[in-house]
Amino acid sequence: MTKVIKSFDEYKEVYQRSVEDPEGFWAEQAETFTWQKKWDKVVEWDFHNLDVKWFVNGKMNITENCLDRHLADRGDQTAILWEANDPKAPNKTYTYRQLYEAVNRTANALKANGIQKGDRVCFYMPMVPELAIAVLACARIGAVHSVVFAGFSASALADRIKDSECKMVICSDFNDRGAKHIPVKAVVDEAIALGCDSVKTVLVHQSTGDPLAFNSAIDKWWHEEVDHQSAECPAEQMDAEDMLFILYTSGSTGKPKGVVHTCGGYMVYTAYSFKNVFQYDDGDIYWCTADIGWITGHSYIVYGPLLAGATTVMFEGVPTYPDAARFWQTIEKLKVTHFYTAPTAIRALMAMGDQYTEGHDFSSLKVLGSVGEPINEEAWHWYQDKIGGGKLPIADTWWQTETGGILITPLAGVTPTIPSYATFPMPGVQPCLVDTNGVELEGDNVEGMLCIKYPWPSIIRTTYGDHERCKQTYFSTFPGKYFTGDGARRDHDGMYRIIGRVDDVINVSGHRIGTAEVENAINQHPQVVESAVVGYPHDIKGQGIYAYVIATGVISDEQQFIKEVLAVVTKVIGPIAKPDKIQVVTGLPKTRSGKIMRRILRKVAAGETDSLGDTSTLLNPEIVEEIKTGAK
Ligand code: 7RM
Repeated sequence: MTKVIKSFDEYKEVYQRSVEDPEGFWAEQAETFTWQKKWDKVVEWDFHNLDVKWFVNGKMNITENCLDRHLADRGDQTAILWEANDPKAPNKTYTYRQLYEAVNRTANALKANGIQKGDRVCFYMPMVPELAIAVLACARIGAVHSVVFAGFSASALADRIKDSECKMVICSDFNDRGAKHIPVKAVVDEAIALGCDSVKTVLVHQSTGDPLAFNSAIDKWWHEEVDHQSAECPAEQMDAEDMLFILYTSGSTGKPKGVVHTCGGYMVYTAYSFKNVFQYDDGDIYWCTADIGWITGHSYIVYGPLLAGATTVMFEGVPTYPDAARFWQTIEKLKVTHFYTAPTAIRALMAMGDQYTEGHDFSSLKVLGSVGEPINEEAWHWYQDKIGGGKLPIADTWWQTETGGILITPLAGVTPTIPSYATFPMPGVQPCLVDTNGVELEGDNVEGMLCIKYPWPSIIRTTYGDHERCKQTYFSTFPGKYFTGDGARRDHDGMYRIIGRVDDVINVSGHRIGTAEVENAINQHPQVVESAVVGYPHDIKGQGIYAYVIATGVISDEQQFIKEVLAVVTKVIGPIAKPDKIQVVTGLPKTRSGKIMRRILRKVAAGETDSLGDTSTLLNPEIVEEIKTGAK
C-alpha cells in the first residue's frame, strides 16, 4: 500500500505534487492493487464532450482486491461484523476467507441463473450481510448492481428496474427494522406487477422466515440457489472502464438519474480516500451507520473498507431502537474505533437528552466522521464532547453520489478541523469556486458555486442510458468544469465551508430529494391542479419539505385532503419524501413568463416574511398576502 498521509506538512506536500503531476500521483496509488493487466495511460479526459477514462486498458476485478488479495495475510480476520436489529441477537461475522467463499458461492448462483457480464441486477434489501455478499458477487462476475434503498415505494422501485432493464431482483422476505416488521418481498411483487418485463428471476433471501406469496415462475430461494454452489468462482476480467454499478439519485429536474461508476477508478479512489480520511489501522473496528442503499454505504461500508482489509460493521437497525442509546451501546459492545454517521442522526440523538450517552464506555473510539449534509456547530460540539470525549478528530466529509468518494474533508487527526468546515480537498482533487457567470473566484474569503476542474478516478462517467443528460446536468453550466450543485465559502486559510445546494434539490435527513419529483408525486392526486415544493430549515432533519398545493374546487375537509396527498407521495416515492408541511393555496406567485417564484415560497416556508423583496413585478402579486397569512 502507498503511504498514508501522516502530518499536515506531508498533506501540503502531497497535495502540491498531486496538482503538478496528477498522472504520477494516481499511478502510484493504483500500483498497490492487483491488476490482471496494467493500464496503458493513467487518464484521458474531456469535460466538454464528457469522456473520462482512468487507467486506460487496465484489466482487473475489484473483488480480487477486496477478497483474494487479503486471504494470505488476513484470511481469519473479521471482514464484516453484523449487528442485528434486535440488540439481544448474536452478532454475525464473516472473516475474509468466509466472505470470499460466500461471495463466490453467490456468484456461481447468479451465473447458474443466467446472469452474465454486463447484465443489471437490482437489489431491494435491508442491511443484512447477504446484501454486501451479493453486491460483491455481481462485481465478481461483471454484472452491474443497482441497489435501491429499501424504503422506496414499489412504484419508485419499478421505475428504477425499468430504467436499467434489470434481469434479476435480489430481496429479503421480510425485515425487522426498529419495531416495524416490513414485508420487503411483497413490495418487489408489487413493483414487478407494474410491468418490469426485463426481470426473469427474483432471488429471495430468507431473513425472518415468515410465510409469503411465492410465484415459482420467477421466484427462487437464496438458500436453494446459493448454498450448494462451489466456493470458487473465477473473477471475471474487467476493463477498468467497465461499469461496476448504477445508483439512482435525485436531481433538480425530472426522474432520478442512474449515476454510473466504473471498476478501476472507483476501486482506486474509494480505497485511497478510506485509508487517508479515516486513518484506519490494523485491528480497528470501523462503523459507518449509512444504508448500502446510498452511496455512503457503497463506498464506505462495502468497497473502501474491504479494499483496505478493514473490519467493517453492518447495522440492521435504527438509532432509536430499542431506545436512543442504541448507537452508544453498540460502540461499547463492539469496541468500535471509527464511527461515521450523519448530522441528522446526531441532532436527533442530541435532542433526546444526555441520559442516553451517559455511562457508556467510548474509550475504544479514535475517529468520528460526519456525512450527508452540513453539520451545524452545535451538533459538531455535542458530537465531539459527548461521544469524542472532548478530543477526538471529526472528519466532516463532503462528497456526492456522483463523486463516488470523499473529496473535501479533514484527514482525521492529521489536518486541522473547524466546526462546520469540510476544510481541505483530498490530494488529487482540484476544487474551485465560480460566480454566476462562471468566472473563477481567486484568492481566499470568497463565496461561490463549487466546481471541480480536474477529474479524479471515481468521477461519474455517465447517467445510465442518457449520456447527454449527464453532460447537461454536470458539465454544461460551467463549461470545462464539473458543477456540484453546491454553494461554498473559502476562508482566509483556504478552508472550504459547504453552504448547501443552490439548485432545486433538498437534503432531508441527509437524503437527497428533488423538489420536482415530489411535485410530480403530489400532482398525481386527482384534486391537485398544481404544486410547488421547497425546502426550509428544520432543527433535526436539516431541511424539511414544504409543499404549496392548489386544489380543484372547494376542499371541504382540508385535513383529509392533506392526508390523501401524503399517501400519494408515499405511494409514488416512499415515506422519505413526505412533505412536513402542506399549505393549500389558490395560486402560486409567478413571473410574467409563468415561472414560479420559488424564492418567495422559500422565504415564506422559512418564516422570513419580512424580507420577501420586491413582489410588484409578479403576474399575481395579490397571492403573496394569501400565502403569507396561510403559512404553516
Ligand atoms: C455522500 C452524500 C450529496 C449532497 C451534496 C451536499 C450534501 C454531503 C456534506 C454535504 C455539507 C457535508 N451523497 N453534503 N456531505 N453538505 N457538508 N459534509 O451525501 O449524493 O446523497 O448527497 O449532500 O449538498 O451535494 S448524496
